[in-house]
Amino acid sequence: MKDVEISRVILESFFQKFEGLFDLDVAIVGAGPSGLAAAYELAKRGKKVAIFEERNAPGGGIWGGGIMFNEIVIEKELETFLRELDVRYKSTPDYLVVDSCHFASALIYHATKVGATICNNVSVEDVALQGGRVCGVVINWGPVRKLGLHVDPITVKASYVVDGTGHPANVVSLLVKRGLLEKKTEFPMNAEEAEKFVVAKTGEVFPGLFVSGMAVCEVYGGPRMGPIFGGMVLSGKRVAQLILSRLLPSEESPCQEQ
Ligand code: 48F
Repeated sequence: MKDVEISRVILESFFQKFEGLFDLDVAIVGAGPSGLAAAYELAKRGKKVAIFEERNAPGGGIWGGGIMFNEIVIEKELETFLRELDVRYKSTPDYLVVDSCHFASALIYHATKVGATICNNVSVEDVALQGGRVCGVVINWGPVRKLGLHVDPITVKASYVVDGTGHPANVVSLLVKRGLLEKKTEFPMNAEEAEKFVVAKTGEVFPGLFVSGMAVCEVYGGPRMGPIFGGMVLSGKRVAQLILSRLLPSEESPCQEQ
């Protein structure tokens, strides 16, 4: 039967893809703009990177633009980046304006084109800790977490993990609830300050765990911002740069076999 053959090739291809993900250079949690930009920069440089995204559609908060008016604003300094991704934009005296669906799909396309894998419908429900450092993520199907099903998860090893889960900083919160880390909470809206804050504070919060995007504001008490996305992209680029400087070709994996 043709239908059975279709099922077989899907399963074989999926498991072939997933087999390559058990030992990653970088596991990124959340396929929002910062996670996608980080994945693009890391994979472009040959690193083995996967994004785990609990929703069906990657893209995070990009799609909805401002209150569902599906346009987003990006600072002019990212014009070269938009050109690199072949993204169409309009210029105003101060900003670049991009169709949100066009921008989300460009980030998804280019991150996967250079070799990053996106595991959608996969939720990170815990981190793997080894010798006082984060060494991977504990994953389950997205609907399992949403529906509260009693199904045990599995573990993926990663030399570095990025919390790109946006406003709730879900990965950092896992360490906070165990008393291993402290965090503040996001401050009220101020786009100008927030865009600078998020980039300046992007970095490692716990051995092996980095934060990018809006999770940075939640961890350090930075202001939130609306549908302006330059800070998110720059934060993703910065986290990639910081991790790349640690992932030297000669460096052995900082994590043991699990
Ligand atoms: O929120 P999100 O888009 O993250 P971001 O990169 O960008 C924030 C902006 O979209 C916007 C803003 C700035 O202009 O204020 O909000 O910081 O995307 C975060 C993604 O993480 C997923 C979630 O579904 C979303 O797509 N996510 C959250 N928790 C988990 C997760 C989890 N535990 N496991 C997997 N994915």
